[in-house]
Amino acid sequence: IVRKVIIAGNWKMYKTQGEAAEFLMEFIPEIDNVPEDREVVLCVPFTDLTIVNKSLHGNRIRLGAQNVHWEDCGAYTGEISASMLTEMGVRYVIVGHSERRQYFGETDETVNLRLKAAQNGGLIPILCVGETKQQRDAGAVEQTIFAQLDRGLEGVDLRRLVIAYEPIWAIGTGETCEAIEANRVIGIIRDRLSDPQVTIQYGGSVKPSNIDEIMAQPQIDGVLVGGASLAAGDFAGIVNYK
Ligand code: G2H
Repeated sequence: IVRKVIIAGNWKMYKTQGEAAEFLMEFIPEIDNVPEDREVVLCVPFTDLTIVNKSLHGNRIRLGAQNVHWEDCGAYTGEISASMLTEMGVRYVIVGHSERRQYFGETDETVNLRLKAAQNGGLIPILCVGETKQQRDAGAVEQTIFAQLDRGLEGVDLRRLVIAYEPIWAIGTGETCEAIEANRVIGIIRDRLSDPQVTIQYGGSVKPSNIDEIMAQPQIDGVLVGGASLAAGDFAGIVNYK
């Protein structure tokens, strides 16, 4: 089985259009030699979609968003629908990131609705799952992740899905989950799915200095990168891993 390798940046709520343009000017010349079978994705704020879409570098970069609503239109102030995103050139969308679960009341039920709407609208969702430090210390890693997967994926097409395993204690903390441990948990996630072909990424303090070890793990098919995707040099170092 050859699974697709996807290296995605998650800019979170960073970069104005001007800053995005600066990033692209520096980043694009650095990715000419990235192997063809590696997909490079930038999940950017809605306000940066246009400028990034103009600079996809002959489609070498795929465009991604960070959230999508489950209805196609309606009275949902502040939300964005799948058709609005696809019209902007968006291919991927992050769903259920831990920051959305933690700060914006996202639940497995709303995650499920968003995943299905994304797929129905022609987007490939990147579903984020992962445990807190407390859950890990209590020995509840599997239980936590299985609940997120089982509820989140009800009725979802696994052939048009990416999963990102992001242990919450390793996000933006500089504390990386050991590559071997990430590989172990991702193996457990894979066993839980009925389709072994799903691309499963690792996310949480990925940087140029740990990418080679992470990508050397047999279960890990890519990474979702936050902080280190904001600096063009760092993200270029990551997409050009050995
Ligand atoms: C996890 C990750 C990207 P960071 O949130 O989704 O962020 O690489 O900054 O830990």
